[in-house]
Amino acid sequence: MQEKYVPSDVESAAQSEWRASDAYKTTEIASKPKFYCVSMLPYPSGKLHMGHVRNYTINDVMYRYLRMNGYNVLMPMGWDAFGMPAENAAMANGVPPARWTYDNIAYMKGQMQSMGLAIDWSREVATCSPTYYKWNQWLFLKMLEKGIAYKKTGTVNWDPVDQTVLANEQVIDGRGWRSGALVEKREIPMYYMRITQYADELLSDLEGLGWPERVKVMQQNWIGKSYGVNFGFPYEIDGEEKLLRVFTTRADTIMGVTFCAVAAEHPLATRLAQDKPELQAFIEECKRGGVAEADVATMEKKGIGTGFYVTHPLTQERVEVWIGNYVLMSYGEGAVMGVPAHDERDFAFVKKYGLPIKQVVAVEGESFSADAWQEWYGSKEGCVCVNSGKYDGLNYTQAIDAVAADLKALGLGDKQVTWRLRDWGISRQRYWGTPIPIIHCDTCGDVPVPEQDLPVVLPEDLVPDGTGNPLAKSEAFVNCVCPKCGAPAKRETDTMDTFVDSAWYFSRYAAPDAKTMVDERTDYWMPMDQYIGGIEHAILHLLYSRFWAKVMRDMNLVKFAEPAKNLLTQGMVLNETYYRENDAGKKAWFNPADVVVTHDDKGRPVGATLNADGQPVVLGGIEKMSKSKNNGVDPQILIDLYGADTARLFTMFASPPEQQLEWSGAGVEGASRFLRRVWSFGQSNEAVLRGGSSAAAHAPGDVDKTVRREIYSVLKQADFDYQRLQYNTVVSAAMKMLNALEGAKGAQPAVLRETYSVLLRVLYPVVPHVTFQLWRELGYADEFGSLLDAPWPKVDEAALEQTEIELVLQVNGKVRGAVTVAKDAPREAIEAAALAHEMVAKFSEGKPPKKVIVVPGRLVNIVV
Ligand code: ANZ
Ligand code: ZN
Repeated sequence: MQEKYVPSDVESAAQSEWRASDAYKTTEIASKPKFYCVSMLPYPSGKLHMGHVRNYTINDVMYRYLRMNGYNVLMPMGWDAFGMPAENAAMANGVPPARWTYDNIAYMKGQMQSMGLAIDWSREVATCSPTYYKWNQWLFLKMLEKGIAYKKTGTVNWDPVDQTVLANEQVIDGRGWRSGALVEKREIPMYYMRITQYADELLSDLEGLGWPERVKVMQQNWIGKSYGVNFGFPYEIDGEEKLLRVFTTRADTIMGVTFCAVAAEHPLATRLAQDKPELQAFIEECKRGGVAEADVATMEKKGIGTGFYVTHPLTQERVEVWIGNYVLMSYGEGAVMGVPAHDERDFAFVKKYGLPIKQVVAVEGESFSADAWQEWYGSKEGCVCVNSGKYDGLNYTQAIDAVAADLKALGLGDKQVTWRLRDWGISRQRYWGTPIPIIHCDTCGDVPVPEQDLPVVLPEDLVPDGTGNPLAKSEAFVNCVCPKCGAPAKRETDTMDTFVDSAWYFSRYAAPDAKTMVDERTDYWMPMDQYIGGIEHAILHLLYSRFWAKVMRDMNLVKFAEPAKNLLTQGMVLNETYYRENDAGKKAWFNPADVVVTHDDKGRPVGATLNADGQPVVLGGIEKMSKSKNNGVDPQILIDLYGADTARLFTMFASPPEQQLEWSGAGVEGASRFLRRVWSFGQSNEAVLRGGSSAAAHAPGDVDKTVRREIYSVLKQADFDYQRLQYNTVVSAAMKMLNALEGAKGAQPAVLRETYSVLLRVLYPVVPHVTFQLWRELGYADEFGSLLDAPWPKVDEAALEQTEIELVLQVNGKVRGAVTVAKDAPREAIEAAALAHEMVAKFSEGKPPKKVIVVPGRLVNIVV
């Protein structure tokens, strides 16, 4: 056996052996319990970052542990290969997105292979492959048939200079990211998926999922089921009687209404603007700016009074209608009743425009002032109506019931459930995505592409230039024949949202070569037993995947309604940041690898200088590793320098999978040192360990018992930690085991061999290469077979038993100390040990013992 641990040798040998034997190829074995563990598929951005390394290592550790425990485990991998970065790279470098994407996939796949991941590559899926996206198109057409997909106009961001639609993230401070032009909103026809039809089920099914509570809450809030009242404020216009409908969750505050506000797109706003150019101008202003809801929430509240009045349905007072930029056309009725005393947004709004504030609910012990907003003003807990006439004294629920009943009696309103969830707009005016399989014919209208003509293949040789979708300029793509009437027609050039691609890929891994969308292999593997990914996907990706599963279930394509039984959201990887600021206040960030840090005597960092020029840089604190802060660590450098096992060990050891992980160079060093110790223990005891299998077993001595007890009690804990995915303490368990082994001087060969084999197996899921090699070199493979399928070590409960016990020592019934004896010591041995005790000599004052009483397991009493 090699004296020195050389990770690169060990790892390339192990990996080529795994490759040669197709060690991770997985089939559907009916007789074994299956376990399907999936990492969220990466975007092929160019190279792996530490977040990927962490995610896939967690998955890999799980895989290896469960495989040894008798499960048929599958760990697949794929590529979320469509999307904007490929188009941006194409623009920057003049290469087609396809080339860039495939090159990146090849490189990143190589990196994953060098990490030693147990991926079944025969199931690889790239979402930009026509064999995959064909099924996006196919299911889309099925949804269209069933009315789950439909067409309507939607609002997009329009860049008037580049003449292109912008994604929300391409709108920066209301301007196009490339042109800097003020962005406009435009209405264009788009395709939607009726996810709202599944809102109730999406909400109620959350309950049964083994997902982090906060992810469930985020989904719940996104779906947003609101119980409220929908009612109308009567008004008259153009000789017609109408109602301005609003939705409110606080009908108990109806007597505090001091204005109404409508969205800029509201029909009443449009109508009133006909006579008032200043309203028209304000509406135009509102239509600029991003369409993202998050922008709307943080935007400065602005509005304009219309001078038009509606009637309060219960007081008959006149209430002015305002147009407000914080009112969303897409929620409720696109109009609100303004209750500034109890709604924070309304409060901010009237503060700006000097409208009246009227308190109508009170909480005992709290006083109200219209000067500044207090948290409790919006409270419904413990509040009662005041200044509300007949509703005075009613609590929140009582008041809502009473108000709703009164409005109902007037025929003006009723209780209503409203959802925040909107239908999913899937049309993107972009090139690098799944083509929407529709043909536009002048005579027949929108014609679905016939099933036998699928997939509509995306040309892979176009290069976008930033001025609109290159597909639309490709005659070869656009021009086609109408499948219905045979006349010349034009293809739809919009592509699908990339969330479509990621909504079901895990089902395709199961049956990657199926001639149908999925097949019975999908029934075998799905749902995922464990899904692993970043918290950034807690809402949209997971919600769309859940919706897609339910749609597929309703079409009898799959048998599950929820794609992931369990979800683990891994914590972020953090690192120090360093920067310099120029006179204009712009920060330049330096990579931690290019910086030398000085520490004070307590080891705290106090300053840093840049290697390149020796000049100081500012310590910017610990932040998530990111390109923008330039504080990433390239995993490849780590692997090249220390080996994949060290990288894996460090990332698993540094913190539990769900917590943040702080990068530490010293931690990496420590991990590498530990693996060298594991190696050198095996290497220096090679003969003993190999010989241990044939050596005659002697009665166990104290050293043997101690080391076995230590190893098995640590194993017990490690087992528990493996099951609850607490991999950091699994690593500390392995460290304890090595300490115990190193301290077991004089243990029998058979015992050393047995206990070291436990250490190798406990460590193996985390560091598969080095343990794989040691396992074989030390002859374990001959006995148990390859480490990949070796049996997981069982805790030897007998070894855990204390072999010695302490008995209370009494002289004439008084406690004088304690004696330690073997647990199974015979009576004579206990007596002898007690009589030899120094305390007995001291307290019997030289008198000979008359009697020795032994209470087994408890005490010895010497009577003198
Ligand atoms: C009056 C009121 C008084 C309200 C009060 C709240 C507190 P959730 O819980 O999210 O459903 N609202 C209704 N439609 C809106 C729209 N299109 N754009 C912006 N805001 C809208 O929120 C419901 C509340 O959001 C409604 O209840 C309404 O304001 C506002 F003390 O009505 B409330
Ligand atoms: Zn036609």
